[in-house]
Amino acid sequence: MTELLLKYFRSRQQEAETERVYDTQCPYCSMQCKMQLIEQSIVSRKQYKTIGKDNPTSEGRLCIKGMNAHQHALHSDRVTYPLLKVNGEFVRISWEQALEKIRENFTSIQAEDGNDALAVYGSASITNEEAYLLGKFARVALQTKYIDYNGRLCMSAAASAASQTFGMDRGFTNSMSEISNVRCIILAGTNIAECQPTMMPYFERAKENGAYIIAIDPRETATTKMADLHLKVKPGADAALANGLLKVIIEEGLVDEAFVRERVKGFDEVAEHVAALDMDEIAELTGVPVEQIRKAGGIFGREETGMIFTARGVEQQTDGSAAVRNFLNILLATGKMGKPYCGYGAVTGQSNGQGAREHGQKADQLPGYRLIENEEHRAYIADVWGVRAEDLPRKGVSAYEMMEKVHSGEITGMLLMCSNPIVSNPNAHLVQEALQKLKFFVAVDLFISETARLADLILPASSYLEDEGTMTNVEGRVTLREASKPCPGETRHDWQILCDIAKVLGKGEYFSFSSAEEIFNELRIASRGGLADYSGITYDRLRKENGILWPCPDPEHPGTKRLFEESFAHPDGKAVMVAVSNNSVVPKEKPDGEFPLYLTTGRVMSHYLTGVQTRKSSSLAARNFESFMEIHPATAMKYNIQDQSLVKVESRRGSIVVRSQWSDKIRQDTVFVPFHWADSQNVNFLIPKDLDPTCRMPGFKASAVKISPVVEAISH
Ligand SMILES: Nc1nc2c(c(=O)[nH]1)N[C@H]1C(S)=C(S)[C@@H](COP(=O)(O)OP(=O)(O)OC[C@H]3O[C@@H](n4cnc5c(=O)[nH]c(N)nc54)[C@H](O)[C@@H]3O)O[C@H]1N2
Ligand SMILES: Nc1nc2c(c(=O)[nH]1)N[C@H]1C(S)=C(S)[C@@H](COP(=O)(O)OP(=O)(O)OC[C@H]3O[C@@H](n4cnc5c(=O)[nH]c(N)nc54)[C@H](O)[C@@H]3O)O[C@H]1N2
Ligand code: SF4
Ligand SMILES: [Mo]
Repeated sequence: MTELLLKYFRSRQQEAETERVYDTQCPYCSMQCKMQLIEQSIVSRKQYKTIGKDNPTSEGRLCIKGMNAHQHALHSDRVTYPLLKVNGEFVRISWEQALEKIRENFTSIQAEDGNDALAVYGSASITNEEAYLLGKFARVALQTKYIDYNGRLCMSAAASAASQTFGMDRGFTNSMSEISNVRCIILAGTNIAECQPTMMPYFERAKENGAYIIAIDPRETATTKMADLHLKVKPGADAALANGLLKVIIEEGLVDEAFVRERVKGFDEVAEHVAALDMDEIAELTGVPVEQIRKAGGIFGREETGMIFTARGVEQQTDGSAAVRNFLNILLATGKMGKPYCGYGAVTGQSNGQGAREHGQKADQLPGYRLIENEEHRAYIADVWGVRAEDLPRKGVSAYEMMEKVHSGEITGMLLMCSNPIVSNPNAHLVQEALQKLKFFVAVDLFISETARLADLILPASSYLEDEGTMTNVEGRVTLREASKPCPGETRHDWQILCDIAKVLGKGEYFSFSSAEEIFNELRIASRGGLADYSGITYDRLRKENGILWPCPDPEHPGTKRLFEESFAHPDGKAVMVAVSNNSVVPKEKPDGEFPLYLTTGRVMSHYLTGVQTRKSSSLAARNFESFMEIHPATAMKYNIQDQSLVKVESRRGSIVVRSQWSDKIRQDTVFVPFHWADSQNVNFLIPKDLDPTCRMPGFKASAVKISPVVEAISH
């Protein structure tokens, strides 16, 4: 064999053995499971596998979404260079051309229609650094008051309830490890088994340790199956159900008098309010029998320790914030706060659902949970940013309300980063119409999503494999997502894109960052002294300590595992209870003669949000390739709907067609449709525009529909 051939075979062999390991965190839910993508090159073919990496939250576990996440990130449909719409078709342009287009259009829109004519729509699936920078970008580079983000549709009710009740909002008041030792757990409107699967072992351990679990959900799910008692509530009736539980707790003398006296305000008003309520009426409103309410309230009140978890089932309602407050009333009345194995958990949704709600991309917010209408807060942040406080815009409006302003012509340009609003917003017809009216619409995405299709310009963003930065997980633990895979094609990090745009707009001096860590170091200063204080956290510490729970106000501070041990975050140190009405102030649709069934919406294990990412993953798409409607067989027969047949679901806003799925696990008066599919299966075409007056959360979880079989035409 010649030397040359030997060399050839040796190099082939080496190629076959090449293995690269990329550290990262799953791009999907708030568990932020740490993982490694292993890339093996075998001859000229690459193969990939994902493995979990040990860490204090997910303990090395992954679910099927995490294991298959690379399938979308490596998909050939990734947008890898800027795309400009020319005569209805997207054509490739250079970054220089793209940035010049943005400069031209943003400048002319603001000259013609005013600074506030440009809106920014952000996301909780971007890093803390990017969420922080997006808020700064809107206020400093564009000087617009219109910025909000997809977390409005997700975390706003729980966030506002916790802020009002405790004076501060960190989703979990305790670290996750405490769950395994709690005696009684209420899981209200949360499907952890499908939505945060790697959290399940904490509850399973609690059960092994003898915990009593109460689930509140109109459907039996993989989560409710774990429960000892399942209250199959009518959609939208959680506030009333919590009143029932409170009534039992007070009537049976299960109130922690000392705790209430020393640490709580407003108990007497609540006690008086629930005393006047009628238990039979609550049973009627909620669809939960009185005995079950008594049993649940009694057990929760009597057990020595207890935690309540809420998620979108309770929160995505036009009284979502009040309903959550009523569950917090239960914790306060029973003194189950600020102690070991006692506390609240708003089960955060998106990867950075926690961190992205703290640092200023919300309409009324500045970094560190500061408020844009508070003069001291404005002055502090203006100083950090090197601008004048009077030049900072005032507060804007919520995500869906921005869409209404686009529709009415008040907003004429938009930068959208990491969201797909025509599939995720309520009243989706209006949103679709609105976005088509924009004079200039830029979407920053990994793919040409249903919304990006409507854009004038698409900018290609890097993914979780490529984009380093911090993510604050469901516990409130700040984690460092390492990401070292080179950006494919011409994709850029979201933070780089913001810096690039700021530069062409003449604001480069405020955005001269060359790494995520540099942005984080500015965020640390901006958050110093705020409620969400990250100032003691550094990248170095995050690497060494495997994440830190905020607040962490100085470099020696270990982070805060359990909140409110000594006092709550209101100035007087007390938590505030408030009487909550059985009925929403903004009336919810209820089934009637014309629209006789409740529609509720949500998720399945294998898909994520609007499905743009998971529908690209062959392994995940194979599990559920189309939308469906879960319906009780008795209801199905009443409306002549066969199992696995096409059915038209119609509300006052519009109609969609999905496949029926018979299931005796759901209430007979309710159907469930997931929202992971678009176009003719976009369930948000059916959802009303009404918002919770406190936090502006839409009512995704309770509306009224009628259903009818779709008779497929038989051609002869
Ligand atoms: N597989 C998967 N996991 C995800 C996501 C995903 O899209 N797919 N998304 C992530 C995000 S962003 C979020 S916000 C979370 C969401 O996590 P969850 O809030 O747990 O998920 P949902 O399915 O929206 O709703 C939870 C449950 O509420 C129930 N429900 C419906 N109406 C009501 C009601 O009126 N009252 C009560 N008590 N319950 C009701 C539903 O039947 C459902 O089982 O999940 C995160 N994880
Ligand atoms: N009916 C109904 N509607 C709902 C809900 C419900 O329960 N029922 N839930 C609501 C909730 S809780 C949420 S959180 C919202 C979510 O709603 P959306 O924010 O609209 O959902 P996503 O599918 O996450 O959209 C993210 C987009 O960003 C892209 N992307 C992913 N990663 C990156 C990145 O790193 N950078 C950039 N630039 N782009 C990226 C994806 O390709 C995708 O197009 O939906 C809400 N809508
Ligand atoms: S989807 Fe959530 S639970 Fe599953 S691997 Fe990703 S972060 Fe973990
Ligand atoms: Mo969410």
